[in-house]
Amino acid sequence: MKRRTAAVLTTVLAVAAASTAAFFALPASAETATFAVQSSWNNGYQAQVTVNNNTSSQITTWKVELTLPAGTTITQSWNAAQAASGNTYTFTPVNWNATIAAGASTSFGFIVNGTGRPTSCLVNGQACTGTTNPSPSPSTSVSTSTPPTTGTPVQVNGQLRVCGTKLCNEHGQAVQLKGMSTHGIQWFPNCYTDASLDVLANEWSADLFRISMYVQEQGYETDPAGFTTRVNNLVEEATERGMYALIDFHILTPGDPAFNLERAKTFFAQVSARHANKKNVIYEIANEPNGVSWAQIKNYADQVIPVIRANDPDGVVIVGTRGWSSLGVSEGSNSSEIVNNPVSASNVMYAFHYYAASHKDNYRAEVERAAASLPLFVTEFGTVTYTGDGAVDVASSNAWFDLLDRLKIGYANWTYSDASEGSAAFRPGTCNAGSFAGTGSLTESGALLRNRIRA
Ligand code: IDC
Repeated sequence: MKRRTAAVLTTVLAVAAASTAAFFALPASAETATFAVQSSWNNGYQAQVTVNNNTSSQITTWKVELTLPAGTTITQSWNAAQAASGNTYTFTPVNWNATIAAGASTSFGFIVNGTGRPTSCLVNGQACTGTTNPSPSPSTSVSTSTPPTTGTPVQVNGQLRVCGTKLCNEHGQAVQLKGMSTHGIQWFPNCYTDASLDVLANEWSADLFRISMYVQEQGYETDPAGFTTRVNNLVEEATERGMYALIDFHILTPGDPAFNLERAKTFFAQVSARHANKKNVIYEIANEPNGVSWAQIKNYADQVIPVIRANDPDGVVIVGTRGWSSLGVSEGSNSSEIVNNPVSASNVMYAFHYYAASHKDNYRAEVERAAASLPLFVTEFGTVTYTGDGAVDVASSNAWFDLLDRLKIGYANWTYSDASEGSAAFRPGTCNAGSFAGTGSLTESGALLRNRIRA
């Protein structure tokens, strides 16, 4: 694990270096900081600063001071505490990234209003880059590489964003992500191991790994810190393998998300701060609201989304919908209530869930209708009935796959687990045995999904 993390970090630093502006000189054995523009638009840009500890001992705090030209301001930042005096912005650590081991680094990011790049950079009171090397000429260009066609899903697609009613990759092309959902992570820890995730990434070629963190039912509410750590660790595992990680705040009973509003704010503040600099994290803020109006769900979303955006301004957020994320259909409504009153944020998608043996033509018709106006993501579906059990409905499952493929709607299947129920991809006992590879441990549902996802 350590070795892989180091490799990932090296890659990140190499990428950062490619569009790095150098500022001043500094002896080689000290702290340095590099500035990189990550994306830009008409009158603004997003940037990242990486603080490197080049000394041979651990440091326990750091300070970066950036001066911007008049008329250019920093509007928000993440993974650092920000203070401003005139045009100079001072960044200091948040609690978890104060300490940097010898030779290690940490990063923070910010959004700038205006196009001016920093004219001065100090780290711990000294210039950000070293004098011993000639200063490279400052570069303010943004990478405009042509889209790669090979590599992991994240290498190929990068940072996602909602484009109209579709999900697009960082090159502006519509993408359909296909993957698997965990079962409740409180119940199936042995199903989410290095071995199982290697199989999901390398053998199944999954784009997406949904991490279902129940809030009730022995979940988050019983141990917030412990479950936050477990989710963070699984996000890191997905990241190491180049998969997108979908963080599912799995509310189910009670169905009113307001019941868990404060928990959601706490949880999403922490995970979005931790993963702000990653390109592969998607936030699903309410698995299946039920027994509540769309207005109540929207009210919850309008309070949780800003918490995420404060840390991770470009992360895609998916909002659950009325009637167990049925776009309202299972409670006698439909998607018009969302179209007429969308959440107060951009870069947002709406969740639709189905279980193929229970939800058929009338649900498919509503998805087709809704997809003309709303960005949709099937963050959970089953091939069986809505109980999670029973026989695979192959005909209905295939009708759903055809529809989702045609509309380029991404999906995650319930579940990548060995639960004793028809929706599980593996037969009971698989996870304890660690026998995830090949087809020998698959259920009928698992075999169907493995074929679909690999295709
Ligand atoms: C089911 C599990 C089952 C568990 C139950 C209650 O498969 O083992 O006992 O939850 O926690 C959903 C929910 C999802 C359900 C699934 C199948 O998002 O939590 O999982 N389902 O019933 N919505 C529709 C179906």
